[in-house]
Amino acid sequence: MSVYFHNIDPVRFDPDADGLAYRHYNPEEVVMGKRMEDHLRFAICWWHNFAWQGGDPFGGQTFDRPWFGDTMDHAKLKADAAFEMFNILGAPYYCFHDADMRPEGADFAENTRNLEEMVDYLGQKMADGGPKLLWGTANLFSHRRFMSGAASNPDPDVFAFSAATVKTCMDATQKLGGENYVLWGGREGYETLLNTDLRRESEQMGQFLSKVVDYKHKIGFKGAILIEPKPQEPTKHQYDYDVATVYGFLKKYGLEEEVKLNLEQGHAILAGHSFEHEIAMATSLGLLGSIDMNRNDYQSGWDTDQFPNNVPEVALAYYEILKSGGFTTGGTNFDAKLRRQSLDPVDLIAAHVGGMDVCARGLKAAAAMLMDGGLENARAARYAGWDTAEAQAMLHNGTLDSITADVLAKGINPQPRSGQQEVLENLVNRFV
Ligand code: XLS
Ligand code: NI
Ligand code: NI
Repeated sequence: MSVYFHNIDPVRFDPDADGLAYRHYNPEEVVMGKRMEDHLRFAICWWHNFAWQGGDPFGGQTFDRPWFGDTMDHAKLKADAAFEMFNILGAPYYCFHDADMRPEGADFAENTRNLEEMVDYLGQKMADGGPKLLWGTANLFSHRRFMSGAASNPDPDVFAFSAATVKTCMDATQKLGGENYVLWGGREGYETLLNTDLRRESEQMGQFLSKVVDYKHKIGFKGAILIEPKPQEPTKHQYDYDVATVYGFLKKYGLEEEVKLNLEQGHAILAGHSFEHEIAMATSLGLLGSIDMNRNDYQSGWDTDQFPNNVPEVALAYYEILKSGGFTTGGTNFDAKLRRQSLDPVDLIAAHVGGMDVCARGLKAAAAMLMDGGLENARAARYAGWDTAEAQAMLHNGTLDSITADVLAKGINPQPRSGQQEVLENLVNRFV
């Protein structure tokens, strides 16, 4: 029986359909030896779709959903609607924060009871053939107790409350068979340096993450622990700024083999990078875990979490992912929300159908570019000089003295060569 999405049929692949249909996302289509569904591993997020009420800094709720409310009955109705939507979309995965799916309790113990009851409820729905869990996470940023951070809080009680909450969320993720556990440090940062001790806060975050990794091993969680970088918003400055910054942090605490990254397109843009830059940086460091495929508005300068709709951008992102061998535990999560005027149930469905189609087109374009080989051949040719034994010997064994002697003896006099940017851009344009 339908609880919310009345009269909306399951969405199918049908390029010639009139109404709602996938025109590019065909889960069964084999791309570079793998089904499209297994490449993309789409996930639907709980929070923006079912918990967010349509507010913005200047106005409150615009959406009218029957499950808005603070009781367990509301939370279960919300879960019923969520699974109805997952089934209409045929999505293979979903993601949640604790606070999206359980009502807020009076204290930690009540939060935990509410969460456990909801985990059992979701477990039954998943057993009935619903989607799997791509990742779970703890919301350590909405409640006022977290206003000065979670692990990085000046108050050790908040550190303790946060650590205990993460434990319950890791337990929930494991119980639901989650394939990853995410940490996004929404308020791990500062508003003003005038009241902030950077050294202490970094140490607290390092110890916190080490405890998370220890607990993962203790409970035998098979999934990956992922950090989600973001440079700012809600705090003025967030510590997990971007891929390179997080890598430095992981190295400092010896966690670079234990933790990978969940990269979000909009966060890359906020950090002044392209999404493909962040993905390429992560793959070059062996840190790619999963992605949140939601974009920002390029003019407004904040995290607008819109559904992807730019195929060339998405294609370059998947190009880097495919080149590195594709996802293992990770996938493509839509951490995206409707615009607040999009009130209707069908808007939620259309948003995801569009986003999934854009990703499918991007994936196919990326695969075509890789199989064509033009970009990789050009890249290899550009660095070919480094493939000689002589160049490698200089790189690894040369000293400034020996190199200088060589430059003089061989009369080395470098001749600049074209970087061919326009030629390569034209090549990409053939596929997108
Ligand atoms: C917010 C983040 C958040 C994480 C999960 O900007 O993207 O939604 O993905 O906590
Ligand atoms: Ni975000
Ligand atoms: Ni995100």
